[in-house]
Amino acid sequence: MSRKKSVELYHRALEMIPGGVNSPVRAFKAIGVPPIFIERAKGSKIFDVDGNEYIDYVGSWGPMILGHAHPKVVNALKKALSKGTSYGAPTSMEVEIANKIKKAFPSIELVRMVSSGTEAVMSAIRVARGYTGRTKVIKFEGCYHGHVDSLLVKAGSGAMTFGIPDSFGIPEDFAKHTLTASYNNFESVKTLIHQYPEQIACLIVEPIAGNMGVVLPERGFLEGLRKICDEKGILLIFDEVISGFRTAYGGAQELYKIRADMTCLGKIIGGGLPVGAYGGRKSIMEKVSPLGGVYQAGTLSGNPLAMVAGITTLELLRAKKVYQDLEKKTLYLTEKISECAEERGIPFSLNRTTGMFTLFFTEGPVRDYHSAKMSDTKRFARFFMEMINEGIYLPPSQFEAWFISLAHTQKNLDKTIEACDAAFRRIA
Ligand code: KE4
Repeated sequence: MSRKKSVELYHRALEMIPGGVNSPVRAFKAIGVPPIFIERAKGSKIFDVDGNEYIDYVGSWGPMILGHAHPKVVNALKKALSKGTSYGAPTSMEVEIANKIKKAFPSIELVRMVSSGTEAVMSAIRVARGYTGRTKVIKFEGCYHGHVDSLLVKAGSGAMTFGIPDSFGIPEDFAKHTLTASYNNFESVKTLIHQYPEQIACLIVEPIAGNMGVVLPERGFLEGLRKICDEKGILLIFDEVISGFRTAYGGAQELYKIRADMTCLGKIIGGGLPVGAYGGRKSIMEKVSPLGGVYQAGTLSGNPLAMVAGITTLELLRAKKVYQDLEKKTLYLTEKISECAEERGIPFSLNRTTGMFTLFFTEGPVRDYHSAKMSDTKRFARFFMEMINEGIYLPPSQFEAWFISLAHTQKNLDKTIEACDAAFRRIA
């Protein structure tokens, strides 16, 4: 499998783009080889510039739940394109997608569209501070909420992959307002709230964590956060940029029956185009300009093409049995992979939820940042390369999620299982 053109492109890219990529985790740094440059994608497959074909479990890091280039999404975009690409003025499509989001998330009474998950989170934090008049924010070690200055503290995803959970360039003045608790450790939250009475504006959490690899909330954890936030006047922000419309149409809030005060969304709601959204109770969101004094704006917010791709995607996700189908695929794949790993004597643990999972190269259980960090990242890197050579494209980091789409066929899953077995044999 030659990857000559990818390597050539990578060396050219290095002269023009930091690390040759426009988002760090794409650089394959954790793997130690040049990244693969993609030419096109269709359904469950991606094709690189050297013509190699892969079954794709990155799915653009979550948005491509329908699979790549779904004909209905492509046709809707073609039609929209002929009407122009951006107006900088309100459109009916923004009303339509807002309505869909409100119906899926009853905790959202007003929602604002933005152009990335980072923008959604940054804005939600600002609104929480404006609404409560308080400054401190609680986040969890290993959770990643985009490259928001104040949240790049003990962050997950790429920051965790490169071992720099605390980014340079964040003034101490910012970082000191960010308090970090441990995921699934309710006592660590109580301690912080006790230490900073009446000072905490919000607590932001990935209700199903995806950025230390997949880590699920243990029984009572989310309920405990909801209760203590109610008691202490702290806004509970669910960052559902990954889980929204992924684990269920109504995300983690539907699965765990817990209402957030504010919700951040992204990825799937744009159908692969740049998008983010934040919303919540009316009394909170009325603080947002032009209604209230919390300013937030964006040239391409609610961009017509992103709205059309998002609306078409959400409509297709309303089809019958979509999430049962996704759950069935996830269960089948993860059970078979686990069987292979056991037979090959590979120390592993696997965390999953509908449509996403992580295979950790550690005995586990993986329930927080520290247990995730016990993973053998060198063995993961070898496993990743074996899978690439078998035509399977995984997230190039131990601390990310594998994403399954509705386009992954039984044949794709069986090929993936065979590839895993062969890879386990070679890295055992
Ligand atoms: P964006 O700004 O990348 O659209 O969204 C930031 C974000 C916010 N919240 C959660 C829970 C997220 O997972 C993300 C971004 N996810 C990463 C992958 N884990 C994006 C991939 C990348 O950084 O290239």
